[in-house]
Amino acid sequence: MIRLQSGENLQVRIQDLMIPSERVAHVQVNNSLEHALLVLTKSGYSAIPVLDPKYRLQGLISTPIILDSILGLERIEFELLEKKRVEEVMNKKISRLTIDSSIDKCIELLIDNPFLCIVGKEGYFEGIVTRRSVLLYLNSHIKEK
Ligand code: 4BW
Repeated sequence: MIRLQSGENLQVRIQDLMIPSERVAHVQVNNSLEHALLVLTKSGYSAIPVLDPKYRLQGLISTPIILDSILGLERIEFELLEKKRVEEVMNKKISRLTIDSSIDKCIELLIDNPFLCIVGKEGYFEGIVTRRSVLLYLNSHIKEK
């Protein structure tokens, strides 16, 4: 629930703001870094979720993480792209929410994260909430008031 300065409340749930998993670009833990870089480049996103074969959330992978992991002392070691797996380099320390999390918590975490992963029972990946989806919602409702 969001309280406006006027004292009114806005009712919104995580599921109203969520991009469902079917529409979220992702990679699997055992994919090569080459595959991950392809998905990131083709999708146009700078970071995407990493899932295991059972579709449970395991981490995030980004273009900067991949490039950093193939950086040698004197050159970029491009040959490592097909050798290294996503799970070796992904960021495992990520914020996550459930469908029942509060919107206040969601907004607070979006200050430092461009998107948040939503997980269900046993960590099954449900989708993401992005800064854009929250700002779109707030923008339309604040203008209506
Ligand atoms: O390909 C794109 N399509 C659209 N419609 N918008 C895009 C695209 N790429 C970037 N954008 C825009 C969005 O407004 O640039 C912002 C920053 O992108 P990012 O972080 O750095 O790649 C986007 O802001 P956002 O929609 O609030 O999304 C925040 C972050 O959430 C993105 C990306 O890491 C992730 N993301 C969003 N939609 C996704 C996704 N990851 C996977 N699949 C999706 N469908």
